[in-house]
Amino acid sequence: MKFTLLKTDKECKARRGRLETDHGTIETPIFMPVGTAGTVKGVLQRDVKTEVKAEIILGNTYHLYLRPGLDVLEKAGGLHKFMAWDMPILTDSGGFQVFSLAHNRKLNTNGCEFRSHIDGSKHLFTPENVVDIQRKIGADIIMAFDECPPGTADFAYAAKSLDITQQWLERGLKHFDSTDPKYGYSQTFFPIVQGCVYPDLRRKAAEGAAKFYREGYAIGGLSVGEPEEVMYEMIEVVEPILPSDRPRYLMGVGTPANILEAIARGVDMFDCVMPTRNGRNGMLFTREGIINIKNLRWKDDFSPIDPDGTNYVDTTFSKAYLRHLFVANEMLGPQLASIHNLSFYLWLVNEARLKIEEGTFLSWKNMMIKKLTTRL
Ligand code: PRF
Repeated sequence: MKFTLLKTDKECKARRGRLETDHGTIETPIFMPVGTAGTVKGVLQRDVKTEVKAEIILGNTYHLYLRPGLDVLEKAGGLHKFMAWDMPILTDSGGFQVFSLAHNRKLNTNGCEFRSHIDGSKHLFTPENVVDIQRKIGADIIMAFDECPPGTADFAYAAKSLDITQQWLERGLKHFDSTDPKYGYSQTFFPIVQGCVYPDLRRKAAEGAAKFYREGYAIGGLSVGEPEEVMYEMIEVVEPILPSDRPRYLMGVGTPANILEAIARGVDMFDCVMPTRNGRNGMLFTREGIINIKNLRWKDDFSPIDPDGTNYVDTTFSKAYLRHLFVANEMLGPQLASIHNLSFYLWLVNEARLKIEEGTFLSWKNMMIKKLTTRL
């Protein structure tokens, strides 16, 4: 994998870059649609490519390991072949999902024992075996195994948790470097910077990760209950420590405004369930603000879902039609809303790239944020 920094903004930390993988090139800043269980929920792979214009999607180790399981994925020749997606895939390590979904977790320095939320069966994740699992899934980008404490954790807990995450990072890296890619294309490993809301811990985490000089870095443990301003401050703390010639990925963030603020602070990659999850509930993100398509207000609004949209859904169907689908509980409603929202997120990062290239990012960002947070 190769990252090229094409331009750095003069007024803020925003960057325009290019990440090359064996499954194709990713222009940064980029948003990665979440495809937890081998599907971007409700959206055909063809549409993720041609309508959403995604360049990389995310998969989840925890879900894919439990179902369909590694034997099926290996027989299929990896997740790319199994789900018929030939562009890059990043997998989260399971760290975050084990802590939010699994039952009866027992965490120790060796790893995390847990019971499946599906059938109660018992499993163990370690920094080593989550590397093996992600190699078998066939991810282009493999994430380190980490613990993500809540944003409300006290310093003592956060410090102890970071110790474990740092030990796990060393073990994961060592294991990654002593094992080979599974399917003939290269795989890369990103450390995750934790440290909760404590600047000293964030610095320690970033320094501990930076010293390995890997091909990319993730910032985890944010957007987990702390105020937005604190999240931005934590990004500002780690940004100067992370190698500037490597991409930075802010995990699980966030709203369109969060993404623009993080780009302004030097972040290059994002993922979040918000466009799909909120879309399934009838919430649409647009350039002019946020729409709840179920509102009576849209009952006979026959204007396109998004007249400026660049996909088939936005310009073909009306707001009134989409509202009808939601009111009638038709499954096409959530599908159309998911395509719209994902396409909007990809438009937003594409626009950010253009503005960084032009040198007008900061003023554009400030103008956009006012609009994006308006409720229509
Ligand atoms: N760690 C991992 N995945 C994550 C997070 C994290 O801290 C977050 C936090 N926003 C989302 N996804 N491994």
